[in-house]
Amino acid sequence: MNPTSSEAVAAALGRAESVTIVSHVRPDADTIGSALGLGSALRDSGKRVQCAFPGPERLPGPLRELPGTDLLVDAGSLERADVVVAVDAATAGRLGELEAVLAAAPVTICIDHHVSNPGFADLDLIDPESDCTTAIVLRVIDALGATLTVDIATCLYAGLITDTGSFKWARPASFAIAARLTEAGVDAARWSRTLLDSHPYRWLRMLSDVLESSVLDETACGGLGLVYAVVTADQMAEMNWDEAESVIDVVRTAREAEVAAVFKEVGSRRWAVSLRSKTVVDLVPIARSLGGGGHVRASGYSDTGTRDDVIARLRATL
Ligand SMILES: [Mn+2]
Repeated sequence: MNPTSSEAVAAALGRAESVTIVSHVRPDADTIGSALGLGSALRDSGKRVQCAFPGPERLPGPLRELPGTDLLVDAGSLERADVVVAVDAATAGRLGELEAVLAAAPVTICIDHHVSNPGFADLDLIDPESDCTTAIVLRVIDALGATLTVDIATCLYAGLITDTGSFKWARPASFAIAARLTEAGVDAARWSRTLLDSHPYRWLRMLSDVLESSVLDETACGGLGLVYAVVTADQMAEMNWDEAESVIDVVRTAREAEVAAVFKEVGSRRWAVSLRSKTVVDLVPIARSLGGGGHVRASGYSDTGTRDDVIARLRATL
């Protein structure tokens, strides 16, 4: 890794006439908020800006309401840019087909907060002490001398509230940033509701089915306990893929288990797995050994095989 400062990143962006910002697969509010917030600030200062995220999953409905989505273009129709910035991606592989866009760029920048990120760009602005990537983007925007408009603040706030679980595990710096963003005019109640507290009714029925078949094993993980649940593709029929992302937030509340897992069937014999721990288990080495990464208390990875295969593989790793 080549550690860098927000000032160095701002200087590289300041020299560029065109900038492309790329988000990670299965895009969430932090990666899209980072892209649209930084993209809007750069566009306001006269740069040509394009943002994109890789497929196959579509943009979650709530994120389509964020300001600045007009910056988004199809992954396949990106123009060549002077600088390509990856946001909230712990590895270049998390950029899916857009990894090639990064590889072909004259100058690359990585802005991220995952402790597992080894650095993969010319300039790596990685801060694992930051609760979200949008908070690091705010530092870059300040270093650029750009104005914090309500639209930019809204995009940054989206990443802040989702990655801190509505400030449940927020560090002190995040409260100061929240004050600044809401003073800039963010409608905090609206965005909490839109991004965290709103589902189609059939989500409740899906959750009921999923919890019914959940498993608690208090002997797993050296006696610390494991709770897990499986979300099948059938259960997700007629719902957007992102409606499965919040299931882990219910499953992990089981008091008897230190570790929680949700196995999401994303294709034929293909799974996306979310992991959470409460107080002692470091999930980063576990997720890494399974090909993923993330944070100490929240990580994830992808796996292939039958439902029983992927469950057994995790259990053997714990
Ligand atoms: Mn993030």
